[in-house]
Amino acid sequence: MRKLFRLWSILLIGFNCLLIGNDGYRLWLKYDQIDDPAVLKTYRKLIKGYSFSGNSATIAAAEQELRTGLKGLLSREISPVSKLRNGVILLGTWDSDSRLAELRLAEDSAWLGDEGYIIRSVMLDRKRVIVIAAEHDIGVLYGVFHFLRLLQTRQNIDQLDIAESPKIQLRLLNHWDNLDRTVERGYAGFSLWDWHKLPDYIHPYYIDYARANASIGINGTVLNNVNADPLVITPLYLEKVAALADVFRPYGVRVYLSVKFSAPEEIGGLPNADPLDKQVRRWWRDKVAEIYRYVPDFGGFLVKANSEGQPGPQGYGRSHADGANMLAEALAPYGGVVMWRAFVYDADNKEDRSKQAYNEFTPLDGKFHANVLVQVKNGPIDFQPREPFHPLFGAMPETPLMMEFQITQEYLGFSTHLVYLGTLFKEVLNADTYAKGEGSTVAKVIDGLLDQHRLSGIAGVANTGTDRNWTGHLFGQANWYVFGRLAWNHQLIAEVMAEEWIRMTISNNPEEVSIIEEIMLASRENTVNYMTPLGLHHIMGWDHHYGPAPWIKDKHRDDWTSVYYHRADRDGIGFDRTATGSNAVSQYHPPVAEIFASLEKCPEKYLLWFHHLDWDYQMRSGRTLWDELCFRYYQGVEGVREMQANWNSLEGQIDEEQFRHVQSMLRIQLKEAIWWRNACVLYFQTFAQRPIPAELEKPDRSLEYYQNLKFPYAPK
Ligand code: BDP
Repeated sequence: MRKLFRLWSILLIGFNCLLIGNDGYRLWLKYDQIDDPAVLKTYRKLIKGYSFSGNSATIAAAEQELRTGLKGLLSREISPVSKLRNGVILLGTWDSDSRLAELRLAEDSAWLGDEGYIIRSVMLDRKRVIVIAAEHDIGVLYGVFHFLRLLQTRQNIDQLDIAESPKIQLRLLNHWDNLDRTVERGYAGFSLWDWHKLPDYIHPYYIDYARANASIGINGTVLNNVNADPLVITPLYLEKVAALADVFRPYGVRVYLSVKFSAPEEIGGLPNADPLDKQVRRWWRDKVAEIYRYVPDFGGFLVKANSEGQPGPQGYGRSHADGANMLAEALAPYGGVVMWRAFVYDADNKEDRSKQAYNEFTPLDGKFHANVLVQVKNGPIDFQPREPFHPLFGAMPETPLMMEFQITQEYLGFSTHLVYLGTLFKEVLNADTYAKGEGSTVAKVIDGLLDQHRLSGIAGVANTGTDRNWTGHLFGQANWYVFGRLAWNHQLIAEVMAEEWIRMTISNNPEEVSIIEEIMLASRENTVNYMTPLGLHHIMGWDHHYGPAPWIKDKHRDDWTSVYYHRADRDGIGFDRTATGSNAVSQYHPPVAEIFASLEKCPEKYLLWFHHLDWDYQMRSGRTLWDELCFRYYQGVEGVREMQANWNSLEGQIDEEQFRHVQSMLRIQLKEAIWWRNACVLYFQTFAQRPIPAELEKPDRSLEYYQNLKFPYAPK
């Protein structure tokens, strides 16, 4: 009997785990039963039923979500009711229900726009109800996710008075996914899009992907790599693209595609792709018309042109504006947009790489059509662990500039390092460009407020893949999450977003939350320290970008080597970007330019980005530059040790599966942090010719050892 019972309970537990496993698949939408009896009781008292009006697929999705969420969290079935009574949640668009229409009269809801919503506790017919209302169905869905988040994070829902609308219009993921399902710079398995089985087989995770995005307000997705395969816009693939668009549509996620500029030649059989050629223009017009037959609400094109070997208008003596405008003209009748990337630099151009995009694009300000956005990476080089903000922000007032962040951690430890990017995103968004005096933050440039643009956008290069937990590292999910939340409202605070995510994903226990939050908030600075402290940049492994390789030199392109960027020699280290050097500082507005140029004022975190300094240069700490560099590298490793100790203190308290997963990842992170530190310190020491400060542990391997490491199959 006993044996039978044991077998039975093992089976039951196994079954339970399958149902509500903590393998990460459910992301931040876990909806596990609230474990605090008092909170559970209060919520149950306040939520007794719901009433939806409207009958679109979006409303159906909202109802499904609310039902699933409440069933899980409250551990009881909450049913639709027809009559108002205390504790009913009333949901719909203002026009869909006369009771809501009445409420609207009392509202100034116009500013909520297409996607906004309100969540409010009100008395209706002398009944206490919660209203979730919006102008459009998608607002209702967003409202439902917000409401569930309140419960997931255990907020007081007694007197709700919430009104939300996004600050940025286009909030997109950019997938660098190839048609063969590999993902460029993807570290979480293969591409989510199973092109081979599409359009007939719809994988269930497409829906969960859309749900996840909708829950954080992401409203668009570029399905394919910026290094685009032109086949994606042929009928064979458009049919598949249409199937994905159909799945995503109810969740408010529009589909966009990256296109290759030479497509008219490669798949259209034309002799060239000159944007001023009539035949080429007609080809794009026809192509766009065809795309809209498959996907009537298609969002538009993302284009990487004349960059890293990609073809572009300059190949025909035309400008980026000529290229973008040609596509914009074809898309305009359907309301589509062009997102033209400013990530351009040329191996033959001897100008400092960090200056090239600005030089190329500022003369084109005002020359782009109204439905073109120029998409600019957060910094002037390339998604490094830390960069100053891109000088194009604030330098093209006539053009809507879109932000491009990288969520996938190409330069921040792939998917094995825990690096919370909320703090990185905020550092950039809060940076002041001074374009129109103090307060002209990057956030205000991209949300369109500073220069009164109708169009605004932000993109994040996705970190998703077929790994069961979507992002490889559990904490990679937090970066997807915080990207979406900040895209909706860039004023949100990185700390608060970390806490929200922890509460929804790992634990609501205040002590556990604070330990995990501490880990997250320290993580990015630690990574900067063990990889590229004091403004160093671009010293990673050749091509795959895995691990440290500050010794990379003598390649076919200087601007892909490491020595180009750190410029270490017997006298010192750093890239002089002041007037005595490349003068990249001049691309910033005053007073930013002067601050970066001045040794006294330049924040030390950007020091070697802008200055070349003697090894004995006196740092603010009183140490020499060499000693400080060593200390930072060592501090980075110590930081990871602290993260590890903090995490280990959670053993037995949080979910075992989550605990073990992150514990293993932190082991890898520590090993690699030490590798970075040792390799960099030993290498720079060959120039500095000074000892590593005595109190620091000595590297246990030689520089040669690190230089000889090879990783032929590192992901890239
Ligand atoms: C670089 C990546 C490369 C991308 C490129 C881009 O290494 O794979 O294609 O950015 O953004 O950082 O176009």
